[in-house]
Amino acid sequence: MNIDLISLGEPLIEFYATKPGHLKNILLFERGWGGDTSNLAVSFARLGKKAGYITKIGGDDFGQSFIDLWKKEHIDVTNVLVSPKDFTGIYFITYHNGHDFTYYRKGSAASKLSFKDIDQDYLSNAKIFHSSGISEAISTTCRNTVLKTAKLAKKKGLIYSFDINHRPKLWSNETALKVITQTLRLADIVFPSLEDLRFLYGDEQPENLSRRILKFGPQTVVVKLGSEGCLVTTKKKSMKVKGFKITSVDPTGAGDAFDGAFLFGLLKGWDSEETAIFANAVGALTSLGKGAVNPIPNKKRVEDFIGKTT
Ligand code: KDG
Repeated sequence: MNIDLISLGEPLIEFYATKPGHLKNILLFERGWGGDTSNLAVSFARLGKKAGYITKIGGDDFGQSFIDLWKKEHIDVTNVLVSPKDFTGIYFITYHNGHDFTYYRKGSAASKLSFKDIDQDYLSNAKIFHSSGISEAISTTCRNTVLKTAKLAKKKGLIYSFDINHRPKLWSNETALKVITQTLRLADIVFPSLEDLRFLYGDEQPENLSRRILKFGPQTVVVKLGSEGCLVTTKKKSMKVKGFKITSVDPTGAGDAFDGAFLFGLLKGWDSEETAIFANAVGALTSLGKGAVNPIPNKKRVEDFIGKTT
């Protein structure tokens, strides 16, 4: 089977508040799907390339709901494992001064994904392997799985894409710093947010912070700047590509969808500027609706949006 990108991590069932306010006061939620690495796979697949997902889900209805989603999105699920005794994690999104996540995921099926579960041949025909800081933060087992699978993917000649996606709620700063640095030594393309960079290295210009990451070995660093667009830095140059003016409803998943679109452009052989404009548009469109997955656009929607706004 020809798969362009394989993503590994934790899918989380999402409940987003129907009104602004704190979790304790919200009575009504709508259900969606989340989990950064799954969101990325959906974005990549909706744009028209083949994605596969590696994870472990619980033997519950929420796990089944993910299988249904991925199949509908034409994402390969042959390496999605089901652990009948375990559960699929969930999270709530509330909106007060931005968006806030509350997780119920400790001990989830995905956190038990071990390197022994990985079908090593599955990686053989893919072009990109992707994972994130969240996949490394959820447990030591999953962290080791990410690192070992990344090493294997690199040996097999895949591009290793890494989104730092630092979530302070999931691990200590000390462990995060150590593990993220270790991962940067393996990655080929890195997707940090400005907050991720500042967590790692303090308050410097994004370009200088990106150059610090390049020193570990990656060829490209793409800093996601939200409505400001993105900054693409390689050893040769640094280029800021401005974002689209929109009124964001909910930025959940926008960064993941951006990554999927950037990797899509990379495989299409587009130059960095075209790729960045396209990815900025996907990020902007994903912010126009609530929840991570529903607002992710297909290619036609992105092209229409770029056509109308440029
Ligand atoms: O980027 C959006 C994700 O953060 C969201 O879907 C939930 O994966 C998630 C997490 O662990 O925060």
